Amino acid sequence: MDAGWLPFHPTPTRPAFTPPSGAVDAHCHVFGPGDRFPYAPERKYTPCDAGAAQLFALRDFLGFSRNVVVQATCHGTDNRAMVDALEQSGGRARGVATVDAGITDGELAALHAAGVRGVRFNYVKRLVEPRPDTYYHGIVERIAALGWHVVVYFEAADLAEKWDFFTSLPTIVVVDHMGRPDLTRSPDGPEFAPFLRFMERDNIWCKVTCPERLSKSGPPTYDDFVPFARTVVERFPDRVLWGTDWPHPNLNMVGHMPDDGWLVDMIPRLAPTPAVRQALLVDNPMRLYWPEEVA
Ligand code: 0GY
Repeated sequence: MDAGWLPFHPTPTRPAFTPPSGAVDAHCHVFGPGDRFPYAPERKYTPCDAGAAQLFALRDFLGFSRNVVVQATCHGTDNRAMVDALEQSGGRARGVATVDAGITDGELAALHAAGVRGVRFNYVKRLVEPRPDTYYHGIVERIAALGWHVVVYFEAADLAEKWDFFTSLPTIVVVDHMGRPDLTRSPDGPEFAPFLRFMERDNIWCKVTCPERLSKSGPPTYDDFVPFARTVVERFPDRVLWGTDWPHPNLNMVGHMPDDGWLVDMIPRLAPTPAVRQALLVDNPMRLYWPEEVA
């Protein structure tokens, strides 16, 4: 299990695109260091150590102001590395945790105090063992009371099966990576239509993220990703988020490690006007993660 995963790009290109002031990288992770924050025994991959100081250096280098640090499966329900990053951020990072149904009210309150504002339910079978909906319902009732939202990660083919559960959720629901569409199809075709229909619901948001995982046309421009992200951004400009996905966990030798500067330079192609970029990079993530700072 310890061999074969690519390390993050050591020297990304400085992007030509300058994000608007106050931009938020709304999907990234921190990992380890493993000797301080051990990886979960049940993990399906072992990432490279990638700590808060490296994340914040990248944030500054890319021209961003804040991060949303999302718990990934390799740390299971042990949120300590993520919480440590929030605490080191001086209020410039908020988090999405993975919790188990037995979490106490005191533990939830401590996560909230540290800056956690959502929980993530992961349905990607190569990453986790699926749990029944009833398991998640118990968690949702608890976190809804804190004003948190739910982040869901699933494969496009699984949306139909999860539809009733997802649409029953009383909170905002944020979908990772546009629900992993097949980019060899058309964004106007029948394959992507159910996802767009899902997005028609007022409480559903999504992240236009992860060209490096989804693209078949590949780097550096990931052309096949652009029309899908642009379709979503143009139709639902108030409910989209963008993030780097740094340090790009679980990419192995079959894939490639993206240059984070390339990813930033894609943003004007996904969000062609300054107004839409302001929504995608600043106003939407601020509303969701720092609502107390939004008038
Ligand atoms: C991502 C994508 C992946 C991994 C995880 O929680 C995770 O381990 O989300 C993936 O392998 O597609 O968002 O980082």
